[in-house]
Amino acid sequence: MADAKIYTERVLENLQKRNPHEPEYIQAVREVLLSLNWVIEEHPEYQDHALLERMVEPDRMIGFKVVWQDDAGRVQVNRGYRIQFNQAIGPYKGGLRFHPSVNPSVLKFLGFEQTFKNALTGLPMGGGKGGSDFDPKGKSDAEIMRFCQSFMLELYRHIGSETDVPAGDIGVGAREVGYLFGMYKKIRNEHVGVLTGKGLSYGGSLARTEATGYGALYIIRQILEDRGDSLEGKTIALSGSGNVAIYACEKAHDLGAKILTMSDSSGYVYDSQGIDLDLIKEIKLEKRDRIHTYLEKRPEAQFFAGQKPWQVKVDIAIPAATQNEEDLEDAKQLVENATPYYFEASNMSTTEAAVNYLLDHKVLVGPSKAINAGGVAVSGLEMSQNASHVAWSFKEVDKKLEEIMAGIYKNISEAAQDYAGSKDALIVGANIAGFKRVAQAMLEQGYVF
Ligand code: NDP
Ligand code: 2IT
Repeated sequence: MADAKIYTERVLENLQKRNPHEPEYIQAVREVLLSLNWVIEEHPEYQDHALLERMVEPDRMIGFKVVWQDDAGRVQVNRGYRIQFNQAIGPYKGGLRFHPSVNPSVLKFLGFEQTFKNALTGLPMGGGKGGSDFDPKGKSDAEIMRFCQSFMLELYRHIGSETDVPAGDIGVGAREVGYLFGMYKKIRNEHVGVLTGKGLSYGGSLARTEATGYGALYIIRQILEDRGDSLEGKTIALSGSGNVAIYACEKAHDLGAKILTMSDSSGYVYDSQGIDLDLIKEIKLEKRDRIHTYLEKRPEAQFFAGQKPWQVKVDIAIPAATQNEEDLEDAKQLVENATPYYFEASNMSTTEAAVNYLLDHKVLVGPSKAINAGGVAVSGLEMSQNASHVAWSFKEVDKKLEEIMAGIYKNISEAAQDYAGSKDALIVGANIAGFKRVAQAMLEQGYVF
């Protein structure tokens, strides 16, 4: 074990020296590497083949300028990126994020995480991530279209249905994917599955929109059932009100739980009767409005400006907005409220100090790599349908999603038991199960990536 520890610490230290200004990236790598000592010890060949050093370095980082014109005729300049992280088990695969906070550190953390998440799905997909510091808030539909077209005017040369297949993430939904896909097709004159999350009328998969939120609730149900518990009657604090949160709420209600909160970056809404999801959909999907307008139709609910929902006493907390949205103070609040379950639906929802605090206080933590893998899993199914020119029914895709989530839970809980001695060690289990698959593929293919 001592040797393994020295190796992982050396790799981490070196990475920190070479990337001193990339805190999110270092955080994501640290979390994975620190849980690998057991496997590194078991497989000395990993060290001989410099596997960790190779794994923490993205294959390729593409950066470009995106020039577009706003409605007032002014010329705007944004930065665009695509990080092709790891292609050991399949074409690069992962979303595009449009948010002012996007920078290389954020995208490298997301690409690194995506590599292991995709491995967990069991489908042949490598890891990648991209996006722009473009802020879609307050932009007209025409501005969004012009931006997406300009972004694709550069991105098209780096992607392909067997090379790199982007999808949505924060700020990129069906509308943006549509504009991106249209432009790709215009340039390349080919209709292939080069993006996922497409509209149903031009090659999208049924249930992709719902997949991340539904998948999260499927695996959460399993985790609870494996502990003799159930979702029936459980209260849930949920953050976010975007794609992931909306369909997590929908499936939670289907499965008999009650969502008490939802949020956006302006604050959170608390509804003791359970969140009215139709109203949230109207506000967020139709009007693209702010969440406080929920009170106009539900005056008995409360809005807490500038606050996060973790102060509410519930059985289950599910962050579904963005990275590091749960810090140490929030974790202390959850423990004080005796919340037994915490499941990450956003990528790397939790700061390192907060995760450690939750684990020290015996809160069951489900890591994002496993909890939110349903989105990319159905993206993988969309790629299969596109490649074979078929369209499966909602029921078929939903059933496959449930099976994939069940497979993920089986894998990560077994790895948790085998290596950490407890099936509750789900973070370790997810990191190890994902890592082993990528490691094996890299070893078998030689020193090329
Ligand atoms: P959306 O853009 O649809 O929604 C994002 C939500 O999170 C909005 O409510 C937004 O509020 C809020 N939010 C975003 N950034 C911040 C911030 N810095 N502080 C507070 N709130 C914020 O994104 P998704 O629902 O698609 O993504 C949510 C999370 O799930 C992300 O971590 C994403 O990486 C992850 N994910 C997404 C998948 C997918 O298929 N879409 C798959 C797997 C993971 P506001 O509108 O005010 O910004
Ligand atoms: O973080 C993620 O897994 C996503 N944003 C979905 C990626 C995808 O390719 O569907």
